[in-house]
Amino acid sequence: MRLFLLDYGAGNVQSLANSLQKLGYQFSWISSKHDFEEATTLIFPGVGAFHTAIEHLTSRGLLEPLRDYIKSGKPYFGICIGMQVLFESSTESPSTPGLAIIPSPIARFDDTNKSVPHMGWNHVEPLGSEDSEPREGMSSDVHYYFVHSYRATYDPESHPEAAQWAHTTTQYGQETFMASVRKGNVFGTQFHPEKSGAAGLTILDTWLKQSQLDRVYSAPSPRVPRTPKPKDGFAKRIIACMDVRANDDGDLVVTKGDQYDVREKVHPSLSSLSEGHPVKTAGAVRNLGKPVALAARYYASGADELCLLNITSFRHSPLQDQPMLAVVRAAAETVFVPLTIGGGIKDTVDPDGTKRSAVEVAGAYFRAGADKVSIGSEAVYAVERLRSNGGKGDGTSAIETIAKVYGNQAVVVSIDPKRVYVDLATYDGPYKNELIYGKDDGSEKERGKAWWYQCTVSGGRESRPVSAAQLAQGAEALGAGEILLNSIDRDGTGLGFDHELVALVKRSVKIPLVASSGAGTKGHFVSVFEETGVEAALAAGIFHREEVSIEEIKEDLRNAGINSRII
Ligand code: 1PR
Repeated sequence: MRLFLLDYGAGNVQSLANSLQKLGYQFSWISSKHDFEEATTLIFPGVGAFHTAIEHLTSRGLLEPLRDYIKSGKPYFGICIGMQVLFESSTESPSTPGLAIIPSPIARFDDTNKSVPHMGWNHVEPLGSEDSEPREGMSSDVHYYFVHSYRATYDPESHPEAAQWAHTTTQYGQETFMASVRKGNVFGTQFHPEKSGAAGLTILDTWLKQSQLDRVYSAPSPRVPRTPKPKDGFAKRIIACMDVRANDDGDLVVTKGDQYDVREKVHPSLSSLSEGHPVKTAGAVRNLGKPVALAARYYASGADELCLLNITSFRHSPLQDQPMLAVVRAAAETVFVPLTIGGGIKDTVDPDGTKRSAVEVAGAYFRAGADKVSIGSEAVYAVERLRSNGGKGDGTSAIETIAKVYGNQAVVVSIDPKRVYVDLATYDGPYKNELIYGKDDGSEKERGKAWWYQCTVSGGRESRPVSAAQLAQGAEALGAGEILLNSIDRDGTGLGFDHELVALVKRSVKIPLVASSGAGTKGHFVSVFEETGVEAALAAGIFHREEVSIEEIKEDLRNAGINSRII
């Protein structure tokens, strides 16, 4: 077998390469049209935008050779955009024609009652009656990882010919779309097998083995149209987060703060005296383990996603931070679920004066194996500019430039808000509409008070004149695909997620939201999902200290009737 992979230069193709290496397959990359002749098996992994993929293939003279390859009958596996290019067009870019091998268009999800992108783990349903056809190792009992805003609707009435390609379907909200297509030598999945844990690796391995058997695939029949179920199989995500920084010996460690203070508390008696006054001496940076080892542990125990945040990267150039890139590379070799990397994603200048754009910084992380980058401080400045510009982006921000090249789904905006308590009797500020009122039976700090959530930059060190809801809306307008919502007040306290904050931001945006900070018990996850409708919940301290396992949390979610992925 001469296995080739096609890369159009957007997104993380490293994940697929790592998966194939893990499975023991050798492969080459398509670099010119002649490679299509040599290829006996081809996988085209894609994320990002439909038109970017088509334009890139066209400009490199690869589009027609790709069409010829597929028509030649040799095995083809398209993943996500690699599947979508088989269709005739996409409403994402109506003037860009696809390969038109499947005669129907791709269109955007309806976001009236659900978040878009469809980002996370969902079930697939085989089509047809009882049949003995191979399913490429797919199973309707497990979840696969999807990340996309556009989909191929499964609609046998208006597109009967295209419906014949449908191999499995998935339901998101009340929409049923093609999760995989299959005919002859062509196979495609809307989800990412390379990011779907062991279940995804099984699909890759099974397809690669079956594709060598030279057997013509025939579609199962009869096709059975399905009506949407009352509830889809979309799972709430549990994310394990590792805050990474160098300790005092210069080693990269996973640390964990209390309200963002990551140093051990020093007993007052150990404080030094200066001119007779005690001086607060900071303790050592807390060390909770090695990032790659912890990432492997969380992957094995069922984390749906992992997040690595380089929390001191604002101090220096991230591209000079080779240890962090090495950490991402090593983690991506062992972890086959999505990996988000944050910290220092912005335009930077290296110590030698070399300028690096945010896209270059993000690109280095994607090539190392990240699937998404998370932007913190820089997103705050970008939204401040957007707001002073009357709500119009200028196209230069890290959010816009990275989303343009790598797709919206690859850009997470991380928000670090702090409560600002105000005197209700006198407050007449600009955040009146966002005020949260303390409950009568609440804590002493909250009783009879009101507060708003102010955004900060540089790890909470500086407050800025923008609220959490404004930041989330601005980030969405600039093209972010997801919000990671921290809370400096709750971080490391174990008091539970800040539901008022989460609900406020959830109401403000259509893109998926990750609730973060404050998880202290299993019940905190159940309640944040039930009370706010958020798509994902992230925690750090309770996982690092092994107080609660991810399996236990998921079991509790299922007992409460909340979908979660079983590994
Ligand atoms: O501003 O683009 O360089 O990004 C910096 C990133 O680093 C931001 O995402 C910011 O949130 C993060 N960060 C900066 N300083 C700290 C710190 O802790 N001193 N960590 C920090 C943020 C918060 C969460 C934490 C949850 C869950 N950490 O990541 O993991 O609060 O914790 P818990 O479950 O233990 O309560 P830029």
